[in-house]
Amino acid sequence: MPTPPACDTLVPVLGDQLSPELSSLRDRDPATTVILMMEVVDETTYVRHHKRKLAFILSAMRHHAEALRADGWTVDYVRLDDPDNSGSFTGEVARALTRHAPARIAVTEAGEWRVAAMLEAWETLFGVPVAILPDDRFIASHADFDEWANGKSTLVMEFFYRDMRRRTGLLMDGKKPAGDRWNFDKENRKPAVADLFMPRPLAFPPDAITRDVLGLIAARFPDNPGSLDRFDYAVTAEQAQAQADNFMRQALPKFGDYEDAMLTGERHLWHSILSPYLNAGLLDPLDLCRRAEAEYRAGRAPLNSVEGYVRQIIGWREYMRGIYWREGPDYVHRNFFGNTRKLPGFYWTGETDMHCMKEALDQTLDTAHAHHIQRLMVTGNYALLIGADPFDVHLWYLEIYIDAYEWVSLPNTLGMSQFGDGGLLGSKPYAGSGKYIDRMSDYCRRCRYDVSRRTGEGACPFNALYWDFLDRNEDKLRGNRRLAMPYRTWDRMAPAERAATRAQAAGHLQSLDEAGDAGY
Ligand code: FAD
Ligand code: DLZ
Ligand code: SF4
Repeated sequence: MPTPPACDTLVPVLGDQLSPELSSLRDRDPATTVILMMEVVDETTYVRHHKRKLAFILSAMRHHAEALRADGWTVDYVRLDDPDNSGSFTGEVARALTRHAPARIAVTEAGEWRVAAMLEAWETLFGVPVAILPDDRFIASHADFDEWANGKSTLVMEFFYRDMRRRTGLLMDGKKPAGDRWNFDKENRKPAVADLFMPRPLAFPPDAITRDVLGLIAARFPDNPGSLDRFDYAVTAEQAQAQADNFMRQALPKFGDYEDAMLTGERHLWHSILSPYLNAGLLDPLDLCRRAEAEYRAGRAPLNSVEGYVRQIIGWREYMRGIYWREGPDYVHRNFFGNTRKLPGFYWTGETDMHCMKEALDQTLDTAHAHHIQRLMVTGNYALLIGADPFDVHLWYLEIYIDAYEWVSLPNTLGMSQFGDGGLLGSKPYAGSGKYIDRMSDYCRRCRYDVSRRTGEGACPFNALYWDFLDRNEDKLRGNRRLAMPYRTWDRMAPAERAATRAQAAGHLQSLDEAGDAGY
C-alpha cells in the first residue's frame, strides 16, 4: 500500500468562502493539501441568526465540501454536533493541526474584524507559518480603496463607482460610459403596479443534506427568530447559477425601472435575490456584471437596468466593504445622534398595524430577505425616526438577513440607514415621512393609518415622527444644506401645529415604551 501523502498545507475555508477559485486554494496541489471546514458554535451564536440564515450557510457549506471532494480535494469537515467540536475556529484549527501535522496554514482573509483577529493570532499561537491571502473575489483591494479615498474630504460613492467602471471596463465604450451617461437613477424611481407576469425566483426544495441541516437548526436553535417553513434557497453553486440565469432572463430588463418600488404581497419584484449567494461565495460579482452587460449588448435588457444593477455591485457593494475596513473595528460604536431607544418587540414578531412595517417585517421573518428600499426606507427609517440605538439596529439587521455579514451589514445599517457615523456615506440622513412610502408603494392605501395626516387619531406615525426627528436633532442637522427645505417648512408651521406634531410623536414613542416588549 502506498503511504498517503503528508499534509503540506492546511487550508481553513470559512462559511462565506464557498468559492472554487478562492485565493487560498489557487495553484495548490490537492494531493498535499487538507481543506478544513468547521461548523462552530461561536459563528452560529455571535448574534441570534435567523433560522433560515443558519440553515442556508450550513447547508451551503456541506454541499461545498461535497463539491470540493468531487474535484479531488481532501476535506476535513467538522459538524456542529460532532462530540469533540471545540466551538471555535481557533479551537478547530488546533485540533486539525494534531490530526494532520501540516507544515503551514494558508487562509483567505476573513470578512470581518472579529474573525480577522483570530487568524492574525494563529502563527504565534500554533508556531506554524500562516499565510493570510487577500480575498480577491472583491474587485477593489484594501489598498485600492485607500488609494482612492486618501486625501478626499468626502467619500462620494458615485466617483468611486466611476473609477470601478473604468477599471473593469464594464459598460464602457472606449473611455466613455455606455450611453454617454454614468447614472440613470432619475429614470429608476418608478412606482410599480401589480402585474400577473411578475418574475419569480426559482425554488429549490430541500435535498437530503438540507433536510438534515433543517432538523439540526430546528432542534438547536428553536428560539432564534424567523421560520424554516418552505425553505427553498439555492444551496449549491449550480443552483445559484440557475437562479442568476433566471434573473438575467426575467427580471433584469425591468430591474432599473422598479428598483425602489414596493408592493403589498410582492416580495421580490424585479430584484435578483442573489445577495446570499454572492456573499457566501457561490456566485462571482464580476461574472454577474459581465453577464448583465452581455444582456444589454445583445439588446435584451435596457441600459438603465443594466447600469443600475452593475452600480449596485461594483459600486455600492465594493464601496461598503471599502468603508468597513477603512473605518476600523470601532466604527460599530459610532452614535452620532446619541440615540438609546431599544427596538420595539414587533421587529421580531411583525405584530404592528403599520402596514408598511408589517409587510417588511413579515417577509423578513419568513424569508430572511427584504429588498433595499424596505430595509432603508421602512424598517431602517422607522428605527431612525424613533431614535433607536444604532448598535442595536445593527445587531438586528446582522441577525435577521440571510445576506448579512458584518462587512456589508454594518456600513449599510449603522452608516447609511442610521446616520450613526454622522454622514460618512450620505450627505443627509435617509429619513422620510409617510409621503415617501406612499409615493413608492401601495402600502398606504391598505393601511389603517391616514398618510395625509400628521396629527390626531389615525394619523400616519411616520409623519409626526419625521418632523419630531428634525426638531429633536436640530443642533446636529440644521446646518445641513440638503435639509434647508424641510427646516423652512417646519419653521413656517404655526407654533400650535408644531406643538401638536411634537405631542403626536411623543404619544407614539410613549406607546412603544408602555408596550414593554423592547428587544435586546
Ligand atoms: P438587488 O436589488 O438585486 O441588487 C443587486 C446586488 O447589488 C445585490 O445582490 C447586492 O449584492 C448588491 N447591493 C445592492 N445594494 C447594496 C448595498 N447597499 N450594499 C452592498 N451590496 C449591495 N446587503 C447585503 O448583501 N448584506 C447585508 O447585510 C445588507 N444589509 C443592509 C442593511 C440596510 C439597512 C440596507 C439599507 C441595505 C442592506 N443591504 C445589504 C443592501 C441591499 O439591501 C441588499 O444587498 C439587497 O436587498 C439584496 O437583495 P438582492 O440580491 O435582490 O439585491
Ligand atoms: C455566519 C456563519 C455561521 C452562522 N456559521 C458558520 C460556521 O459554522 N462555520 C463557518 O465557517 N462560518 C460560519 N458563518 C460564516 C462566518 O461567520 C464567516 O465566515 C465569518 O464571518 C468571516 O469573517
Ligand atoms: Fe406606513 Fe404610514 Fe403608509 Fe401606514 S400610512 S403604510 S404607517 S407610511
